Amino acid sequence: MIKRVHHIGIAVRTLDEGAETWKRIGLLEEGREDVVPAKTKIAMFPVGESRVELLEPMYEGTPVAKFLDKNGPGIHHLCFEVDDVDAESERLRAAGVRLLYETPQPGAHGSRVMFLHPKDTGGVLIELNEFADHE
Ligand code: CMX
Repeated sequence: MIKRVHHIGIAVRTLDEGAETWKRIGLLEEGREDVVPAKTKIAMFPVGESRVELLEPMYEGTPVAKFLDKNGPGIHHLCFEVDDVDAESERLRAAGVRLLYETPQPGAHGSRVMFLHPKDTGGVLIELNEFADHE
């Protein structure tokens, strides 16, 4: 089951530069984390039950670095929290949606994540995220 929009991922060249923008808009930074499996550094800005997630690539050639090269900073993905990422992945695979990983991968805060190919989801990169502690 898809439970809520957990966050909207925004690609930024650096977390410091992005944080300045979002603090000016009026959001408060919750914390930063290096997500090594995703090759990103992230900063979270809570908004109600959701968040804005800033994404800085750890190095060139990674998905977020390629996105920035092509588009510049901007909305990179939409993340839905799900109760069971394995079941949701299999449901979508059976429905013909391309999954970007064979099986769910480790994400931030001990979560498990799957990405759906934007060409099968109306041009929007979608992350499915199952949180261990359902934060
Ligand atoms: N949103 C929408 N479309 C996107 C996109 C995005 N974030 N990233 C790429 N695309 C589109 C491109 O515009 C391109 O479309 P056209 O063919 O019409 O030009 C197409 O997808 C292919 O793009 P590409 O630049 O050639 O990139 P790749 O195919 O090598 O990779 C993707 C694209 C989505 C498969 C890859 O970025 C991926 O595997 N992403 C999932 C993992 C990820 O993004 N991790 C970072 C975030 C992790 C975190 O939350 O910390």
